[in-house]
Amino acid sequence: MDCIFCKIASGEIPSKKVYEDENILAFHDINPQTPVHILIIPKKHISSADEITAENSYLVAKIFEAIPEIAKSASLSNGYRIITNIGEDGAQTVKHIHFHLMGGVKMPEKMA
Ligand code: DGP
Repeated sequence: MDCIFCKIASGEIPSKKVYEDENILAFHDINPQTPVHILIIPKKHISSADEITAENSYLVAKIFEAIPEIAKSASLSNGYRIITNIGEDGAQTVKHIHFHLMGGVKMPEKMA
């Protein structure tokens, strides 16, 4: 499958890793939109949050279990935002589920 985040997960494409375990990987976004902009992915391919099932939802749980540690290592003690874009209207450009962890700045209250 020609998926850029699968290639990052396998190491075929390099990334600036900030966290890794057997199930998930976190790395710096190539085009950061905030001072801290980290992407967190399951290593297993899931197209988007619209493809979450009872069988694969444990991977989302694993991601959220790791988020406090990742945020702490990025010194985001004052808060942060987690975003996942889904499909065309959600402005998802990479079709491998990922969670944007964004912080280091006061976020606008308006979401869209
Ligand atoms: P989204 O619009 O939610 O699908 O965001 C995809 C993000 O992925 C976008 O912020 C840029 C980032 N990105 C795309 N290609 C690469 C890559 O090759 N390396 C890294 N580190 N980030 C990438």
